[in-house]
Amino acid sequence: MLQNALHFMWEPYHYTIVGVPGSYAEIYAQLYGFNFVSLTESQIKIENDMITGVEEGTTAALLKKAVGMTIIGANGKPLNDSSVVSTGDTASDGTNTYTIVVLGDIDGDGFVDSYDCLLLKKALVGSYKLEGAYLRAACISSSDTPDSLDYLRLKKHIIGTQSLYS
Ligand SMILES: [Ca+2]
Repeated sequence: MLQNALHFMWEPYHYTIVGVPGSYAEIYAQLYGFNFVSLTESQIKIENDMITGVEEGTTAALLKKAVGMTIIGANGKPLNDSSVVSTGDTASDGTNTYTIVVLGDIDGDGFVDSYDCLLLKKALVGSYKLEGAYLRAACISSSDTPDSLDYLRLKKHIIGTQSLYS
């Protein structure tokens, strides 16, 4: 027990932080001399006031680790580590708040399913208006407005022929 404690005190620089390049996690690692491993295989990005590139099924614990922020649910309270994040949840570094965009989760329930497909279809024919993070979640091929190609990709993801995230 004591040995472990001393080891911790004497060798504090062997810890590694895994995170998004440019995030607070990286600054923290640099500040305290920890190793920093970039989440290069991940598409998670901080863009203006949004966190994009989040895949369906990402847990609050994983996103928290990636961006170094507190993840807050729609009810305004921090999410449990095991909770899956949804479009419309937010992340806060104490100063700034960012809205989370789960690619393909257009209705903000955390899952990409046929209801998201239906909403996108309605948006494409003009009978439903998508805004903010929900609009961004529908822009699969990263343009500013969703189109029929995005609809097709969403459909393929749902039937399992091609993942949105591949
Ligand atoms: Ca959804």
